Amino acid sequence: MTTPNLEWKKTACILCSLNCGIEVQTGGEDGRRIIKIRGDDDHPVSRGYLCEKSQRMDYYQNGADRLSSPMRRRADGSYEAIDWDTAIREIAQKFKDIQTRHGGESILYYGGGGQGNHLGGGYADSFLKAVGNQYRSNALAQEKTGEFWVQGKMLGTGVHGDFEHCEVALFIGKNPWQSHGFARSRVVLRDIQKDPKRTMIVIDPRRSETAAMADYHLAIKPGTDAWCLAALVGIIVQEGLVDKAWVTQHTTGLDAIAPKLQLIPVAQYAEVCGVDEALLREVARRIAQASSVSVMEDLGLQMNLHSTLGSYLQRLIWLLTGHYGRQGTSNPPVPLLSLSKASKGETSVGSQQAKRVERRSPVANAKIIIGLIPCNVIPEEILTDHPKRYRAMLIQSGNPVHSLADSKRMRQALRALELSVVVDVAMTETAREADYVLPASSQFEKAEATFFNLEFPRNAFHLRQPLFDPLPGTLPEAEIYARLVEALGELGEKDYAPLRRALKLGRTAFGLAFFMAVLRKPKTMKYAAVLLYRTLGERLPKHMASAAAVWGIAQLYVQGNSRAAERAGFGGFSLFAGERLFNAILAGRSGVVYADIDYKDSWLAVGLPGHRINLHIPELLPELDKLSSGVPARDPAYPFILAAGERRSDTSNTAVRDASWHKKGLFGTLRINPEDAQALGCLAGDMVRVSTKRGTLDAPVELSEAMQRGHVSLPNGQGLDYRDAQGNVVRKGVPPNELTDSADRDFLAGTPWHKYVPAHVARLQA
Ligand SMILES: Nc1nc2c(c(=O)[nH]1)N[C@H]1C(S)=C(S)[C@@H](COP(=O)(O)OP(=O)(O)OC[C@H]3O[C@@H](n4cnc5c(=O)[nH]c(N)nc54)[C@H](O)[C@@H]3O)O[C@H]1N2
Ligand SMILES: Nc1nc2c(c(=O)[nH]1)N[C@H]1C(S)=C(S)[C@@H](COP(=O)(O)OP(=O)(O)OC[C@H]3O[C@@H](n4cnc5c(=O)[nH]c(N)nc54)[C@H](O)[C@@H]3O)O[C@H]1N2
Ligand code: SF4
Ligand SMILES: [Mo]
Repeated sequence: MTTPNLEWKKTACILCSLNCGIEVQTGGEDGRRIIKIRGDDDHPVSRGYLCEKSQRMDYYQNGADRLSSPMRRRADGSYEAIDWDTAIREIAQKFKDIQTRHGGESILYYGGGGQGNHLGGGYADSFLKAVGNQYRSNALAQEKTGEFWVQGKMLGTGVHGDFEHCEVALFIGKNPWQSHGFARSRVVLRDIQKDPKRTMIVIDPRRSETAAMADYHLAIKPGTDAWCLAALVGIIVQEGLVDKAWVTQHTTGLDAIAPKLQLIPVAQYAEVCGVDEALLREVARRIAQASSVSVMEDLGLQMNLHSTLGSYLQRLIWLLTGHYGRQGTSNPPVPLLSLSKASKGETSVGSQQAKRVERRSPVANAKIIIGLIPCNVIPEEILTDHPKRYRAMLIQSGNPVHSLADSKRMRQALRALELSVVVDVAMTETAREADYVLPASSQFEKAEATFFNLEFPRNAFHLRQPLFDPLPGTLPEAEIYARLVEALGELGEKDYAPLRRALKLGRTAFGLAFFMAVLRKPKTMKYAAVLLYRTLGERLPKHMASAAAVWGIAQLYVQGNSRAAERAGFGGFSLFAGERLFNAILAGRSGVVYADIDYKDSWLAVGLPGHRINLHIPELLPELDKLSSGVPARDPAYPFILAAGERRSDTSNTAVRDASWHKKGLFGTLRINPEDAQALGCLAGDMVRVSTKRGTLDAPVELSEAMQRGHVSLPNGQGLDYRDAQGNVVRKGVPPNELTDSADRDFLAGTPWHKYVPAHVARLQA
């Protein structure tokens, strides 16, 4: 056994969108293990914070089912290892062939990155453009697209709450103690809890860890957020709690909606959601009287009935009471690269001219939001004889067979394609349905980063340096896509040579040459990521070549955000400012503050006429009206409401496939109210069978006073078929999407109702 490397190396935790800065020691027999982990005090956002999940990093890095060779599926469903040249040649040829026969619009791209890795997606973009890809989807289109759409209509920009400074924090279907979602979540929650002048409000049917800390827990009946939120809005309008001066100065549209809001039957809606009317009134007044309010909605609302309407109503609460654009309220962070632009494939230099994808999906005619088709329509866009169906899929860093609604149908859909290619680090549930599987180097074996940069007023970006050499047989995504683009004959030495020559003269000359090429040759824009990788990337430090695209992103950022960049120290002529920012990003092991914003800029960022917030969304008013008919009737065969996919201490999507870190106690439990358990004749740990209209799973029960009667929950991201070192398939926990139905989705955004799955639960006889 070699001695551990006692040097602390900086990187980040990859298990949730916060990407807390961490320091690790590596070692083990081959020097490739992550042995010790601690928070990085120098990280500008996390400042030393981390949670217990970060300790699982080695189970990701050294999973036994990591891939180390390209794999090709045989007719019998088994896989054979093939060499990289064969894989690249066949895959490029097959995509090209499908493009020729059915057009680029028959190729669907899914994924691009997970909670810790977004750089690879930028390179995929070059290949996708080379094969004429038009349709994309990723996990955002099963959670956040409704919210994005509403935000676009009301604010014309993305915003994020300031929980560190707010007087009142409101969480709707969000359990930040477990799921995080803003920097240093647990520290911030404890601070709010301790301060008698500050107030925490949680809307959640379950007494979640966060709800248990709150001053007000509105324990609504599952699926009734819209009634609760409508009642709060009704109270604000009807009790005269609207901040009239602020609303007049900063917003439009109140006149159009006020008559409806005046008529909201508060008492009736309080009853529908099961919360005492007096308590709702107290909460609405507390919000109206506060000097600052920050609000966060998440999956409890977004993966539920009325999710888009709920996103709208919750915004009315804080906008009618004037909580925007100050410290402690919501503000629009300046992104280094906007995730919604990235989703549309507008990541590369010159993206302004990028062709806009169509607004509707070709088969299901579903609304495309931020360039993404709703995840829930993917199977019906494939399992059809419609001439415009998708024939091929490229899937990168996503596990849709496990993570999207109705796993059975997703498996069928993948097998129905003419071609499916998965780029992943592990042999996932999705990889096992694909024609080709390409092994990516892990996030600790290449430069990586995410664009989940949500800080305000000072925003930071963290480019991580690799901890290890790539696992033999693997390649970083940048190299995979460069080879694919080259195999198509789209790029080659003659494209690289002039840029490489300029680079010899220095990066300024390179920058000028690059931007000249953008003007002269359209394909420079199209393939910017790969061009940068093959030229600038070769001159970057060891294993940092994948960071080349960040140069282009930094350049675009300073051009588009000169004031925020200048205040962060990256001012002056943009080419030089972009250079300095890129150098700072390369050198900054813990992350770099790239934007420093003034609160008054929050108003300039409102991307609607006159920088005024819009309160009127006509498309959603009929939905508001429909609330008067009450909660939809339920099938008595399914007496429980199952929240399928709860965030717990033992979940982290499917990034950690090896669950052997979990040593003690039950895993993958169905949480149930003790009285319900008793009625089923169950004791803690007894096995129950959970059935829905789509499937059946068996799980042990966990008695939980936090659950209401009639409400049960299962964790997210478990039940993976992990192949251990001996080659045995081990499944721990249950895969929740064996129980969900892709037809159960929002009328507008198509987001799933995973938190509202009617279910039957029965005790299994031992
Ligand atoms: N530990 C851990 N953390 C994670 C992740 C993980 O896998 N594990 N995943 C990350 C990702 S990808 C995301 S998107 C976030 C999600 O973060 P959250 O949305 O906070 O996570 P959930 O636990 O899925 O759902 C939040 C809450 O919704 C509640 N809920 C259920 N039904 C309803 C309802 O009808 N109305 C309301 N108002 N609430 C309801 C649940 O009781 C739960 O407490 O977490 C991130 N963080
Ligand atoms: N029923 C139900 N379903 C849910 C949810 C729920 O609450 N309930 N939550 C949903 C939510 S909010 C989300 S965000 C999704 C998440 O689901 P997905 O979007 O599928 O994300 P992950 O499970 O994190 O999968 C990430 C994949 O990336 C791979 N990977 C890791 N590192 C790399 C790398 O460097 N390169 C490449 N190429 N691959 C890599 C991992 O092995 C893994 O297969 O799940 C959703 N599914
Ligand atoms: S799981 Fe999220 S909050 Fe926890 S250490 Fe990792 S990045 Fe930070
Ligand atoms: Mo998510």
